[in-house]
Amino acid sequence: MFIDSLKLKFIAGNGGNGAVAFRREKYLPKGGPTGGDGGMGASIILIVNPHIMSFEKFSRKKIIKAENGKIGGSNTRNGKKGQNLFVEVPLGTIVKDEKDNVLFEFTKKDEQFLLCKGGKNGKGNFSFRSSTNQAPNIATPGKKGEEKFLNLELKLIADVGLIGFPNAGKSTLMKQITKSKVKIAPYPFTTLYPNLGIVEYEDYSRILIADIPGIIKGAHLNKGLGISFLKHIERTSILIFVIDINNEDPISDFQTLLDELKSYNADLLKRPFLTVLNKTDLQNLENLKKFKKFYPFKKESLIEISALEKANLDIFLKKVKPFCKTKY
Ligand SMILES: Nc1nc2c(ncn2[C@@H]2O[C@H](COP(=O)(O)OP(=O)(O)OP(=O)(O)O)[C@@H](O)[C@H]2O)c(=O)[nH]1
Ligand SMILES: [Mg+2]
Repeated sequence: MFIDSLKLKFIAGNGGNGAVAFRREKYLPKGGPTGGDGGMGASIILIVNPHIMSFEKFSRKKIIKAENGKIGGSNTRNGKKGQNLFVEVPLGTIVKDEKDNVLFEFTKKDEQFLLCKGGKNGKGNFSFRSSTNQAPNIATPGKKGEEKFLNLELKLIADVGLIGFPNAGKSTLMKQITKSKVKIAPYPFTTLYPNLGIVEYEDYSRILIADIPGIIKGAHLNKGLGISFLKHIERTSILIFVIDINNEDPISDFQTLLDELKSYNADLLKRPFLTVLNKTDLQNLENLKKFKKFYPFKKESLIEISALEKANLDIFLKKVKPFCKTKY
């Protein structure tokens, strides 16, 4: 299950109460104070796990709570502090408060964010001893841990985003150039949620590619799988339009993709892009000729490939590389 938005409550641990206790020894009826301090409440820290790609593991949760600090003991023993809770989130997670204000965005894989501070511990009566009060009868309670209602949103981080009609061959392209195990099938809407794959070049540089579900006319009106998945290519540096040149009307497919993208976020159209004409092995020369004649953008941004037969994929990868700056 792919979950890319979620509401969750986080509660840090409460601080443990301080204790009131006195030393009791057989011949010492009024011993000194021995009540220990409580333990600090545990904090909640969000950290990136680059290997997870959705909030699926939280899907049954409403609340995530960290450990309370334990109450102080006698014999001046302090209560155990709560173990800080590290909650792993996918790279690309946006942490928002209830009013949708962004608190933090995870854009690098070694980032952490202290989300809820654990409650301060209470002091035991041992801590209150002084020259004027040698038998203090007081202790302080621990403070409550911080609580936050959050909206977690995921926008995947990738260099390259593949956009195309269902069945255009996006996942096939992805599979041929990365080691990802995406599903490929001869029917529309095979890909139901975004996939990420890593391309490794000969010089060991790597780029991250996002394959998202197919887009059709009216996707912005929620037709097909809708356009909500487009948010996962919003952070890419280059977009790839994958066109099935063997489709009935590839020109209209291309225009539809541009229109749908515009309806979602017109700024996406200002981003660098390449147009990949796929399935050239099927030799639909008429469509190919028409498309090339129509294509209103720079010729260099048009590439003819066959994902299936791995034709021209080297040219494709070479063209994509200069746009990718992120290090993985
Ligand atoms: N002949 C030919 N068939 C291809 C080529 N690329 C992909 N296909 C076939 O096209 C069909 C769809 O491929 P997918 O990669 O699943 O297409 P997709 O764009 O990911 O489709 P959705 O996930 O439904 O959006 C499969 O049967 C592929 O084998 C190609 O270059 N040539
Ligand atoms: Mg697919």
